Amino acid sequence: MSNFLHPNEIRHKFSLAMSQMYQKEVPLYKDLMDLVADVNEQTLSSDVNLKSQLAHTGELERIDLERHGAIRLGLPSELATMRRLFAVMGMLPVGYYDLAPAGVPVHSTAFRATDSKALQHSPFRVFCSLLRLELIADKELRDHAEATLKKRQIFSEKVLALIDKCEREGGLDADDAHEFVQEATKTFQWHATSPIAKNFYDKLHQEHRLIADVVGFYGPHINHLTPRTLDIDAVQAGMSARNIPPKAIIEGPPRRQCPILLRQTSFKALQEPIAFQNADGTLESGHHTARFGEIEQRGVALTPKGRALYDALLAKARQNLDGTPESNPEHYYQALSESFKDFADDYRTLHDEGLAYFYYQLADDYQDKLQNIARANKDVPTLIQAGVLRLEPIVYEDFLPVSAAGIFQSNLGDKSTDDADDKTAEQALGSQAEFEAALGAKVHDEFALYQAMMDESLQSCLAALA
Ligand code: OOG
Ligand code: NI
Repeated sequence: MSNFLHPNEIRHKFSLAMSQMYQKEVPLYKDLMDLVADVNEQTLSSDVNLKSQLAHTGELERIDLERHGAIRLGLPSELATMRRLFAVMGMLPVGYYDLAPAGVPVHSTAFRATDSKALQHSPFRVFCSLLRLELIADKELRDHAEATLKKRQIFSEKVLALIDKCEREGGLDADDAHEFVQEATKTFQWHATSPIAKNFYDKLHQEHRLIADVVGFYGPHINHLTPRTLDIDAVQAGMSARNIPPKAIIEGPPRRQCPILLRQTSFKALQEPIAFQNADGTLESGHHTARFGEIEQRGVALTPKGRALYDALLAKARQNLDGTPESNPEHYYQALSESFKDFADDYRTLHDEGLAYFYYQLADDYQDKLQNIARANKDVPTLIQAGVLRLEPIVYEDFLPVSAAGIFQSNLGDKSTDDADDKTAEQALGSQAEFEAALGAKVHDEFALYQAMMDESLQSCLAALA
């Protein structure tokens, strides 16, 4: 018998510690949490169907805990160790996101729990990006950036020792887990002092603001934490009312009866004072813009077929615009609603057409309903039609590259996204194989994970009916 603390519980403690740290570091995040809590309470009291749906899927209890964060790493070796750190908490890399086509010189994955039970215990996820130094054209600057990154150690000795111990012994006991959480959290804290000189920072910033955000710091500060709301339009409206300046548009699908995937908005990053260290040892003051707040509303996870339809309809809405979505939000939302008329908006159709993933559950009165069907006729469509099985949407746990690019761009500063100095990554193609080599593992396929959740729920219903 081991007395290891369960990874789910370590993840839960880590999520709370990160939230506490970020509330202290960025007080606006606390304002946002309060706003989201108000909106969620109102939404739940006015929408009984949503409330029972969330109760059935186990999300009702997790909603106030739910959040994701994001970090940006500089070196493949940092990514490899980060994977081991997250593994202690049962967070595995899921999905590959290539941001280069959108002009952001990174590629990414998301670390998260992968099965229903673990997700219900703590759904904390971290969007983790790796800088692609090879996209810096100027060789001298690239070499200087790489040499600078190689000098930093983003993990404390204690956390490295605890990762080793966990791998060696198969887990951490409560004391070790407590120390692990403290030490892991340090990796993501903010530093008001930069290890580099101001003129080097300026050069990196000129190349791409994101490169300066990584190379200019001692560690991968968490750049946002995102609570989950049940009504993002209400939050977007409420932000202005509370003097939290929102980004121009909500990313993702339009507002619908049956929410799909992920809708996101954010508030602009803060400009924060930094002390740079010049070569002669003197400090020089400057500032840096990176940390922001974000809110998300999550809907049902889509199958590959549903996702292809989503991508096509989103592209169609964007193609027909005169300017950028941000230049005319009303016009953009209209184009989006128009385009998404071709995406069924009731759960039954989404299920029957194989567009989205669902849990199968036995209805509360399934015994009565069973009487109405012939013994021989217990195939799944009949069981659903007769009301023996009920369908509940499996919530999307992942991210969207087009949305993520919009979030990145809106928070790298106030300059427009088509600035010449942000072209670094535009022509490049991502390489999942390279990313996985750095990670030291393959990323999990999100579709396979959702399919497994769906299949498992059906198997347990059928077993109960047998
Ligand atoms: C990550 C941006 C992506 C999301 O929610 O899509 C993201 C970053 O800014 O580092 O967090
Ligand atoms: Ni985010």
